[in-house]
Amino acid sequence: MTKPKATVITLLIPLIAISVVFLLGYKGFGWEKDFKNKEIVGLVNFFSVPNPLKSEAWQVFENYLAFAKAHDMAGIRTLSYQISATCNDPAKERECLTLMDNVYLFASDLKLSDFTHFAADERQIVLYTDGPTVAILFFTRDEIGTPKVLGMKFCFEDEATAGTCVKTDPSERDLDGDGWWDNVESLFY
Ligand SMILES: [Ca+2]
Repeated sequence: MTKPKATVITLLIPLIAISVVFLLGYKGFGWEKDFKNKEIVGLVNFFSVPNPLKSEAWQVFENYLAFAKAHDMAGIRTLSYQISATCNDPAKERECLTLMDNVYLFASDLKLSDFTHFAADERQIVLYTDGPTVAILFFTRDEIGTPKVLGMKFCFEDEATAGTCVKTDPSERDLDGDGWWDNVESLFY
């Protein structure tokens, strides 16, 4: 029997699947914000996360979202592993701005405390949530280990596909042995 595959939807600056909005059911995809509460949650996260690399990656992601919200492409470039063809094309500035807005819209309600799973080595970092809607953040690491945003995915698991959205187990995460975990390199252009 073949193992059922979990549904994967990729949300990147390069590729935004608008239809995911209707599928997600992920809590809090509205715009309502309570900055005070967010600040408190941020503080709690800061003190309860013992993993400095996880915190560093999350900080990079938060800065990335702030740049996306501000339409600061130069800022996004400094934090990204790669830039989409759309955002590299001056003639497509409007489309690029829409991509930024969508990234912010989809990601701004995610919290560090949602990302209960973490895996990393010297080349990549993956943070992901519990299912059934698994949010996954992918980062690469530069020469000195600094996280660079690679992409974000939402993946849907049911009972039959639980645990199949992300492969971070050392025995199965890099089947072609090139040093990039296969879930990570699938996001490269
Ligand atoms: Ca690989």
